[in-house]
This record gives sequence, structure tokens and C-alpha cells, in this order.
Amino acid sequence: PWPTCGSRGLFVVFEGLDRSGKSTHSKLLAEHLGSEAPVRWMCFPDRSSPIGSLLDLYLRKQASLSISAVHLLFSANRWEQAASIAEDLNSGTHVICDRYAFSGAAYSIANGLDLGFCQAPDRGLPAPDLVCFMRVCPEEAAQREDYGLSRYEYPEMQAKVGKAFDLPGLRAGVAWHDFDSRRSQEVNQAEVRDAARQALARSGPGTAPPLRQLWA
Ligand code: NYM
Ligand code: MG
Repeated sequence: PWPTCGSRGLFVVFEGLDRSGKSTHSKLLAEHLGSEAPVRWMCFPDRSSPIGSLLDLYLRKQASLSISAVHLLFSANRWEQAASIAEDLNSGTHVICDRYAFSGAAYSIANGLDLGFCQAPDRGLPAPDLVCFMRVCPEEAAQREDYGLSRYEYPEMQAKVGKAFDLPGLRAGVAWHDFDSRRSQEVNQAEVRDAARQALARSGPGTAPPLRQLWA
């Protein structure tokens, strides 16, 4: 189990299909919370590590890897950061993260792997207090700039990933909040902030639930 502390930071993860607005909303939330407490914004894959640079090559279609091997590499790329995420949270820093293990499972399920296999390597990672899921329809996402450059950016794949994100087993044990990307950015960001405030009230100073383990 992760060490615990009385006034830890909030751990919020943003998930969704490619081009669903995760980066924009996660950065806006980080900026918002940053006015009152230290915040760390991060994203997965973290392309800066050796494992991450291999994943970057894979996603840019410059390297081929088997689907199972790539799944484990995405998970390893999170484990590289797991201890520092727990450490930051326990020192009172909010951690806002663009993609996490839910993307890991959803994209690999879309590639034909089963949920149990997909969850196993990520079991035990720091569990987020809140997942903000940006729901977008694949056809709409395909209209966005530069769409199609990345390995998984094509409509059939995105449709499968979208279905996988809705599996109850994938969402189990974590607080999810779904957002409709067709609404304006302002409306959605206001709701993101509300959801974060509510999660913060649940895990605020003095009442912080211990940092839990994902899917454990
Ligand atoms: N991706 C991301 C996975 O397939 N598994 C994972 O565990 C994670 C974190 O990488 N298409 C995929 C989803 C995206 C791509 O793109 C990362 P972006 O635009 O950097 O979020
Ligand atoms: Mg993308």
C-alpha cells in the first residue's frame, strides 16, 4: 500500500479518445488549482524516458511491437512514475494527469486483448480521486487538426476504444465524471472545476482518505 498523509493533494486523471480535449482541460484545471496549491501536470505516455521513447516510435509508426508487449511497456511507463506521483500527492501537491491506466486498458482491449490481462500490470498504481472522461464521437474527433498521424487515429479503432472506455469493469472502484465534448469549452471547464472541488471536499485537509491502489 502507498504511504498516507492527512492533507494530501488531489489526483485527477483525464481520459477519452484521441482529440477529445483532454490536454486542454487538464492544463486549464492545473492552472486553476495552481493559484492556491502546488500542482504537477503530467501526461502518459511519458515520452522522456527510454521506455517512453520506444512508445513514441511505436505511436509514430516508426517501430512495430507486438500488441501484448506494447501493453506492458505502456504500463511500465506508468510504474516509472508511480512512486513520485505518490510522493507528490503525500506532500500536498495536486497531480493532474492526461491519460493513465484507463487508456492503457481501453486501447489494448480495442486491439483484442482481454480486460483481465490489461488490468493486471497496472493493478496497485496510485488510484485517482477522480477521472474526467471527455466523451466525443469518433467522427467529430476526426475533424480536428492533424488527425490521423498517430497509430490509433482512425475511425474503426476509435469506435472500439470508445466502447471499451464504457466497460463497467474498466471503471470499477474509481469516481468517473463524463463530459460531453460537444458543449463549449467554457461550460465543460466550469463543470471540471466543480467536479474537482467536490473531490477535494471528499479528500480535503484532515479528512484525506489514504491514497488507494488502482484495481486492487
Ligand atoms: N495509449 C496511451 C495507449 O495505447 N496506451 C496507454 O497506456 C496510453 C497512456 O497512446 N492514441 C495511446 C493512446 C493515444 C496515444 O496519444 C497517445 P496522445 O495524443 O499523446 O495522448
Ligand atoms: Mg492522440
